[in-house]
Amino acid sequence: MVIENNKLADIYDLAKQRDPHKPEFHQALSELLISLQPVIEKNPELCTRDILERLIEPERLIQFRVAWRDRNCETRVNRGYRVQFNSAIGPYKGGLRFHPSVNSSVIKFLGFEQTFKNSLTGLPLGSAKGGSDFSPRGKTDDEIMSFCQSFMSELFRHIGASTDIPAGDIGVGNREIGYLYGEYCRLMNISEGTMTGKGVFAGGSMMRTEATGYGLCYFAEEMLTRLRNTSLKDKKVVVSGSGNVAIYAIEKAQEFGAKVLTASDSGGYIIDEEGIDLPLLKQIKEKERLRIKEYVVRKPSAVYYEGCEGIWSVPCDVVMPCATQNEINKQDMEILLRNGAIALLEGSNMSCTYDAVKMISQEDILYVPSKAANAGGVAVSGLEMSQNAGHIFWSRDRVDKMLQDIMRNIFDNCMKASEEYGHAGNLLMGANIAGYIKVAKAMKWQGVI
Ligand code: NDP
Ligand code: 2IT
Repeated sequence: MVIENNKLADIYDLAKQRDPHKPEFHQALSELLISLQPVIEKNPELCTRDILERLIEPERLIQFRVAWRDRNCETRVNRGYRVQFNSAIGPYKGGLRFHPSVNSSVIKFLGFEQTFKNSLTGLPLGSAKGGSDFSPRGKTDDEIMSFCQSFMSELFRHIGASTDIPAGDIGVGNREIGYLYGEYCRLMNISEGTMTGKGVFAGGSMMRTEATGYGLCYFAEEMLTRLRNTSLKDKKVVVSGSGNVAIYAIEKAQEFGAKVLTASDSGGYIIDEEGIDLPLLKQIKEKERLRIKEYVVRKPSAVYYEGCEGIWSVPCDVVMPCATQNEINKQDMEILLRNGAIALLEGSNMSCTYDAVKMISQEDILYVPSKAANAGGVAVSGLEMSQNAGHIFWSRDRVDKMLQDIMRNIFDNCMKASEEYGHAGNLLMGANIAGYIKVAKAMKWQGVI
C-alpha cells in the first residue's frame, strides 16, 4: 500500500508540508489517497489537484480558550476546537470529543474522515468535528456543567441548525449534550435542534443512543450473509471499549445470537466466557460510571486484565474495536489473522494503524473501515435533524427501519464502487471511493470556493 500516482503523492506531500505535526491526519489522508488510484485512472476529472487541494484544507478551524471553575473555585483552562471541514453536500455535521488526548491533529483527522462518512450515509450532511482536551473522568456533575457552559459560550456563535450541528463522541454523552444544548438555547434564545443526541424528551430522536453500535451490527449481518453465507449467530465476538458505541454493539450482536466475550476501558479489559452480562455492564458504566474492573467484582467468573494490549489475542470470529483510534496495530492484526477472525468492523474512528491495514488482504478477513461501519450514528443524527426541522417525532420502529436501510445502502454502495473500480469485494477501497466521489462531484459543480 503505497501512493504510486505522482499527483496523489504530491497532495500527500503538500499536506505534510502544511501540517508537519499532524500524524493522525497524515494517516487518514494516505489511506484515502491510496484508494483513489483507480479513480484517477477512470475519472481524472474527479481527482484534479484543484479538488484535492481544497478537500484537504478545512473550510474553517476555530480554536478557543475554555476557562471554568473547579470544585475548589480554582480556575482551570482547557483548549476548545471546532473544525468545519467541508460543506459541499450539506451543513457541517460531526461530534465533540472531550478527552485529554484531543489536539488539532486528532480533530483534523476526525473532521476529514467525517467528510466521507457523512457522504456515505446518503443524507445531505457536510462534515465537522470538535472537542477539548478536558477530561470528564473524575469530575463532579457541577464541574462538567461549568465546563460545558464555558465551552458553549464561545462555540454558540459558530453553529446553527442549518450551519453546523454538533453531537457527541468520546467523553460527550447525553449528560454533556444536555448541558451544552441548554447553554446554547439560553444564549441564542432559540430552540431549533442545533445539536443531535438530545434527550428524547427534549427534541432528540429515538434510537440515537443505540444507533452507532446497532448500525455496526446491521452492517456486519448484511456483509456476513451476502459475502460469507453466514451470520452473527453463534459467532464469538471481541469488542473493545465500554462506552456508547461498545455497549450498543454488544446489545445488538447478542440479539443476533452472537456471544460477546470482552469489554474494556483505558485501564484494562475483561473476558467473560459466558458472554457479557449486558445489564451488569450498563449498571456499572452508564449508571454508576465506574471502571470496567468493577465487573469482575460483581461477576467473579469473569477475568480482568490490567492494560488493553492483550484484548486482541482473545480468539474470536468477529472483531469490533469500539474504543479509540489506532487501537489495533500490526502485531495485534497478525494475532487476529492467525486466530482465524473472519471479519473486522471499525466501531471506533480509524481503529487500525496504517501498518495493520496494510497487512490485510481480502482473502484473509472482511475489513470494514470506520467511515462505513460506524456511520449509523451520524445517520440517525441526520434523522434527528429532519425531525427537528419538520417539528415531528418518529417512532422507534420507523427510525430503526431507516437505520437498517441506510446501513444496507452503505454496504451496497461500497460493494458497487469496489466492483466498478476493479477491486471487487474490497470494502476499504469501496468505502473510500464511494464516499469521495459524491463530495468531489459536489465540489466540482460548485466551482472554486
Ligand atoms: P465513550 O466515551 O462513550 O466511550 C469510549 C470508550 O473507549 C470508553 O470505554 C473509554 O475508556 C475507551 N477509551 C477511550 N480512549 C481510550 C484509549 N486511549 N485507550 C483505551 N480505551 C479508550 O465514546 P464512544 O463510545 O462514543 O466512542 C468510541 C469510539 O467510537 C470513538 O472512536 C468515537 O469517535 C467513535 N464513534 C462514536 C460515535 C457516537 O455516536 N458516539 C459515532 C461514530 C464513531 P475510559 O472510560 O477509560 O476512557
Ligand atoms: O464520529 C461520529 O460519526 C460521531 N461521533 C457522531 C457524529 C454525529 O454528528 O452524530
